[in-house]
Amino acid sequence: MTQTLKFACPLDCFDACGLLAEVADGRVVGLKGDPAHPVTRGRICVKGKKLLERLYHPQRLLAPRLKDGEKWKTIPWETAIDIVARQFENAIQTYGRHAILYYADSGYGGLVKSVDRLFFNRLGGVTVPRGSLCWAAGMAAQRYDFGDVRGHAPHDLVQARCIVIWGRNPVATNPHLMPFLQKARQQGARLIVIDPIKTLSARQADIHLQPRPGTDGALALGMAHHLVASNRVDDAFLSRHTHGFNRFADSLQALTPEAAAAVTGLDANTIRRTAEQYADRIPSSIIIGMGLQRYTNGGQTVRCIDALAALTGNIGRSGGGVNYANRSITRWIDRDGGAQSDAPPPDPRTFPLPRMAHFLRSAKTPPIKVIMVAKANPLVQVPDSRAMQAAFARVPFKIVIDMFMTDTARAADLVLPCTSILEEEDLVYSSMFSPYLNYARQVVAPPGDLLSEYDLFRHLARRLNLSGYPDIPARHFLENAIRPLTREFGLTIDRLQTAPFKLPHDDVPWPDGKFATPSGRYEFYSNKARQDGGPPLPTYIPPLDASPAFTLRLLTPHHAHSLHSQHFAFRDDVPVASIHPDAPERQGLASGQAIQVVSPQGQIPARLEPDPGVPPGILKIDQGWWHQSGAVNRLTRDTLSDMGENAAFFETFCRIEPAPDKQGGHTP
Ligand SMILES: Nc1nc2c(c(=O)[nH]1)N[C@H]1C(S)=C(S)[C@@H](COP(=O)(O)OP(=O)(O)OC[C@H]3O[C@@H](n4cnc5c(=O)[nH]c(N)nc54)[C@H](O)[C@@H]3O)O[C@H]1N2
Ligand SMILES: Nc1nc2c(c(=O)[nH]1)N[C@H]1C(S)=C(S)[C@@H](COP(=O)(O)OP(=O)(O)OC[C@H]3O[C@@H](n4cnc5c(=O)[nH]c(N)nc54)[C@H](O)[C@@H]3O)O[C@H]1N2
Ligand SMILES: [Mo]
Repeated sequence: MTQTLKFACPLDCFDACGLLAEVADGRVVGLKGDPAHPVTRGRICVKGKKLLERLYHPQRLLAPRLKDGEKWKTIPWETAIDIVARQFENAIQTYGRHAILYYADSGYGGLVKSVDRLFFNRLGGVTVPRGSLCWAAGMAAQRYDFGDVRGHAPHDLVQARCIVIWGRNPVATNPHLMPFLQKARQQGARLIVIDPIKTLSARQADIHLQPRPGTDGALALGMAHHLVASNRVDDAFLSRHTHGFNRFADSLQALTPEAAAAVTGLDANTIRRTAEQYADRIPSSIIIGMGLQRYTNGGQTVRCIDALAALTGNIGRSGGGVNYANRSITRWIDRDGGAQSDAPPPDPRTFPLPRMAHFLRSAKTPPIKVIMVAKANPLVQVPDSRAMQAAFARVPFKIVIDMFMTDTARAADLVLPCTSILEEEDLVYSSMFSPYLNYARQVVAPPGDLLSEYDLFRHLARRLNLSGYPDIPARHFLENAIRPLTREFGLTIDRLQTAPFKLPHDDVPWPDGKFATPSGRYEFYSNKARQDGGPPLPTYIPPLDASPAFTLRLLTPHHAHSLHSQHFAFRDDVPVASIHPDAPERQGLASGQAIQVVSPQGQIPARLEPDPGVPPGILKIDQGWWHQSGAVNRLTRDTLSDMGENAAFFETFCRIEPAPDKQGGHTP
């Protein structure tokens, strides 16, 4: 008999889906989207489906492994826990807590595995990264402008009459946005997509603008210039709810649509027309992706775009907004399960994440002696992976918790396996788009004596006598985590089992025109930005330039069928490098030809794919392939964005060459 059980997708994605598992004879036999989930609506994407493949993958790690010379030996859990505890104790005794580096990223979004943070905080704070590989430039920008980052509820988008998707590729990265877009369009909304590449999302647009990469700030300011010049601004909103409009308007003088056209490569009339569509079809909604902030000017770009919404009064109004992420929902969840509030504040040492290799090489007081990595594959995902691999190798002891022997796990000394979302009860939500808290029940038992991460940290805490660490069952921890919701709304886990819970937030953020900024207004002019050393007004700052030896800008966006590196496991096909058919750099290289992509940081093999949707001057390779195939971050540089210490991945330049002959081979 087949049973259908509710669980949730733990992948780091906008959509945060509710899923159903079909179970027969104690084995999961199928996965589908939950038709009752208000955002998922019965649809499952390719990477969600692959949760099943990963669950029963023959190469899944099932027991702890310790490196023994060139080989791995399987060890019992007790031994593994003992090794970790001793490594921590020794490092702390000799060098202090900061000699331990804890690195966790977005591999798993469930609450039950967020105890890692609590564990290291209870240890007093170790060395942890700050900034982000992902979204930090845009977050910092919106905090200057609005004071916080808040998004409209997905269903509110349907009210928009014009929708601008700016640097996001939802067909690939946010597929459950698409039905809302389609509904809006059926009701007459115009869809504008702004992306240098003709993506699958751009193909659906009424208007597709392809600015030169990193020039969107100039485009937005050129549009703003036209809106001010043609008096398409919302005077009431400007005078009541904004700060610094006059200074902003003055700063736009030189950035005419013609000037913006020269910078972006677009036509001045197209810039004017786009601005008019946006301003005349109120309410208009802007949806910003992470793609356009992976630049040295990424934060400014987002500030320039936000300004368009403020100018036209498209804020605090249904169908409007500048949607980037949604932090207003997260305040309801206590990720520490109530355990942190009464503890002394931790004292971590931090370093900018994108510059991790540099930090590992240079940290002296104290140097890093032990690294623990969980929910992440930094040797593939952090920029400049060759430098990362070398710096990682020099650290005396590395521990990785993962389901698979990733490139990072392979470089470690001790690898600990972990459960799949299907093997543990958990609660999952995402702060990027969908405001729902989902329940994930334990669908099947973990194989063998596989220890959950929750229990691993509990054992470690006992072993290290961590005072105040919650020595309680996982279910109890989850109950504590939602206690604020229980108090306010009577939410219980039992209730969550029946339906996802919409985390309380305004479906239309900033409804009263009161903002979380120091002035309480939308800030065109931000003193805080000035105090942080940046321009107070949204400003266009050009991105980095190509050089004669490396003429192609390398864009490395997200693959439709994999979440980062998670679904490239054990593939040996080389990455696909897309280039314009007539690009001079193609130099007679044939379609499908084996090539080598070279940057100042390194080189990788690839297969050439001519694509008229990629403008000349750009090479596009999706990120995620592992090192055995050709990990694209061997090419990227560890440059930071202007705000938030985000990775400016897209400020990398490269060239292409025919692949070296077989004898010569690829240098590693
Ligand atoms: N299938 C899948 N879905 C995912 C993920 C995944 O790996 N795979 N990852 C998840 C995560 S963690 C994230 S952060 C999101 C990211 O999702 P998105 O926000 O969609 O991010 P990217 O893929 O980085 O870039 C999106 C688009 O930005 C464009 N772009 C690049 N440079 C510029 C520019 O200068 N201007 C403009 N206007 N556009 C530019 C790229 O061409 C690309 O099409 O997706 C989430 N969803
Ligand atoms: N060039 C380039 N690089 C990029 C990007 C880009 O656009 N271009 N995008 C960046 C972005 S937006 C992000 S968010 C980062 C993502 O960077 P990462 O989060 O490091 O990427 P993943 O490949 O998803 O690695 C997650 C790992 O967690 C493991 N995992 C899955 N479930 C569990 C679990 O329950 N417990 C534990 N311990 N492990 C688990 C998976 O097997 C996988 O190996 O990458 C960044 N890197
Ligand atoms: Mo991300």
